Amino acid sequence: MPKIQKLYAREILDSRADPTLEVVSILDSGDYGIASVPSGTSTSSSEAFELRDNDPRRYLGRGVLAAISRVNQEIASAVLDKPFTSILDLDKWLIDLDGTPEKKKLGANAILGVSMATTKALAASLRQPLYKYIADVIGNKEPLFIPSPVFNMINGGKHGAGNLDFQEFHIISSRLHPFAESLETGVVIYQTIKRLLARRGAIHSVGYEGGFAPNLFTNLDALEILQEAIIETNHKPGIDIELGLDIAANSFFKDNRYIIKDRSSPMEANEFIDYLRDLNNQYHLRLLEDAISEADWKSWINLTAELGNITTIVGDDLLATNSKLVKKAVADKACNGILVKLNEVGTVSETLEVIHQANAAGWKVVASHRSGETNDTFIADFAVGIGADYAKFGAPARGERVAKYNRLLAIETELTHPPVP
Ligand code: 2PG
Ligand code: MG
Repeated sequence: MPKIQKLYAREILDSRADPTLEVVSILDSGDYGIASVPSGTSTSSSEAFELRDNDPRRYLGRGVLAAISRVNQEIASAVLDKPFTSILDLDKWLIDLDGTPEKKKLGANAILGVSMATTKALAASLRQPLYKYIADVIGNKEPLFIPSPVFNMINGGKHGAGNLDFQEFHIISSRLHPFAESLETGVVIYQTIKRLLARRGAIHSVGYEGGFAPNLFTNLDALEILQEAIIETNHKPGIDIELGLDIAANSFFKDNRYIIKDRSSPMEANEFIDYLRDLNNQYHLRLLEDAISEADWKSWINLTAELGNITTIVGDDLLATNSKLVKKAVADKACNGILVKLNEVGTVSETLEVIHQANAAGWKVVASHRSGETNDTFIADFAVGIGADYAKFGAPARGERVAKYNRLLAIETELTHPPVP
């Protein structure tokens, strides 16, 4: 049975110029894994606890030295040289060592770094690609495939320039196309959007996830530009390329009203659902994520009843990759899709458990990056290993996003031309 012989963390930067952890886990066999921890900007109130130093003398309080010392001291002394069979064992120890529901003692960022790095080390020790090891741990016996990519082309909300309420405007290509083709299509549409924005005199600098952060007037303007770009590149919107939105409604839900620029007055939940229905009729959205605030559970149920048979109602902030919330949402029919993010819960194993629940409910699964990312490509292997329906890794631009899409290209090559054993 493998043991961890050496474990340590260091402070590195993520794509938002915020510190995060890079963790190195070395097994007694000499095999090792290195992983870095993603971090969100538009976070759910139910996410596991991210431990930051809050010391204003360093990185404006955003440093993670406390989390690093948890890895190098508490966690290392508890797990070093203890034999374990799989990542499930190790994660269980980490959860018990912390002992709090939100991982407040050690920090979910400290725990997740250890969990991800050791998952990579275990895959290496078995001479398996990471996606294959993850497929084996979750018990995915289906043929592996590359999920449908969800490209975030326009960034608004907390990720953008401040003038669009909705956070992410997606174009989605079907996984039935080879991924390499979908990526090329995504790039051509991305460059076309840039031209269309320039033609309108709109700013085309980019937001946190590499999508454009333009100075448009309304959320509908952004959807119109995506449609135009799809048509201009000779694709059929809603047929070969679909649209999606991460509305991230938490950020504009105030006093029980939804407040967006497209309407002169705040909307009650039922008016907002009417608005979403019209939007869906017009744009045939494949994925509709966080269209309702996490604080407005009842309206999630109403929205799913209204639109759930024609589009996937995806819970992100609503569910926070948390098995208790998923259980409740399944029982209440509050959504029919889930965004999974490892750092919302804090271990690889608990994320896999949530995916089991989602699969059992027949939900669609979207494997997702965070707005704060590094060049770590763990999530690409994870998406393939779990058999995710969709992979949401941002725009096909900026190094930390492209690293993950490039990893999917490599996996596709391996899956279609397996190396001779
Ligand atoms: C989201 C994510 C990723 P953040 O809301 O889906 O796109 O954003 O990481 O800021 O929560
Ligand atoms: Mg989201």
